[in-house]
Amino acid sequence: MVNFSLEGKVALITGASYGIGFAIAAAYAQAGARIVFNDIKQELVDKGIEAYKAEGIEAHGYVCDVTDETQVNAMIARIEQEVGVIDILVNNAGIIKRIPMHEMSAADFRQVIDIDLNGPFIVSKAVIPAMMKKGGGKIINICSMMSELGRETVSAYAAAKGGLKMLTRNIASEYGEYNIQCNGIGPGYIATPQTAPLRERQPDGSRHPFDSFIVAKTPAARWGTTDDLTGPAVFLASAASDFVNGHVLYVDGGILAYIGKQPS
Ligand code: NAP
Ligand code: GCO
Repeated sequence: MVNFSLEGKVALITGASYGIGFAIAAAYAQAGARIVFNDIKQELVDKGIEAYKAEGIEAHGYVCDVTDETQVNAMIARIEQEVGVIDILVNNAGIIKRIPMHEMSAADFRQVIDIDLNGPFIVSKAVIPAMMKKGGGKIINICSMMSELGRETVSAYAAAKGGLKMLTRNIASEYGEYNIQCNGIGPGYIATPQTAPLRERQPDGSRHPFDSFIVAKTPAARWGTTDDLTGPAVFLASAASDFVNGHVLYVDGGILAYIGKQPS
């Protein structure tokens, strides 16, 4: 019997007050997990707790910046005391800055790398020792199309997400013998606050050019929704994927397989 249950597991999803992280956490709760999440602002943690409550989920929320190792270590210690040892970690927290590279400051570049790549390193490093002691665990890194492809204005993000793909493979390599599986999810273009600027209606009411571009580049001919990611996320967090390690599962409607629709 294939086991997709997360019953009795403790799952930490970073940056999960809303967006992709929230949807994954809600799916994990539905599969039986106890939900822990963090955000950098108390007001967002509070809003997140209310949003989870509205879904019937008693989530544990913590204020923590994933780039701050002291804050992360303190949060993990509190979680282990107040909720339990973390069985499943989803490194979801992330930002993007869309700036042409030749105009991007080193500070902006560094901030994206810090949150999107150093953050997953810091949080994974904090949870792995207890996973090793417990006899195993699951780490899931939220990668991106930009783990494989580049495009204008997203140099820092692509560098970070490409690095996150290789960090995923290295954690899988270094900790597989401790029954820790580390995999990635590579969402396609998903309708969340992060991509809202790419979908805004134009002044004349027409679709944003990028919106039309993505629909033409996607065999599914639509943007993804956060619900599209929940099944793959539950699979990678469950015993059903115990022999899947170092893999990035692209949930992109087929973008990476497709040259794109010929312009009419
Ligand atoms: P989002 O709506 O912008 O949410 C990002 C979350 O991360 C927010 O809750 C944000 O909190 C939190 N966060 C940012 N910096 C943080 C930090 N230093 N410490 C802790 N939390 C932090 O993004 P999303 O669309 O849900 O994306 C979630 C993940 O999926 C990101 O890693 C993104 O790169 C990735 N992704 C998104 C898409 C897409 O199309 N949407 C596709 C592929 C991959 P604040 O609100 O307080 O900043
Ligand atoms: C962009 C988008 C993408 C998506 C996602 C695609 O500006 O190109 O924000 O980067 O967020 O990462 O997988």
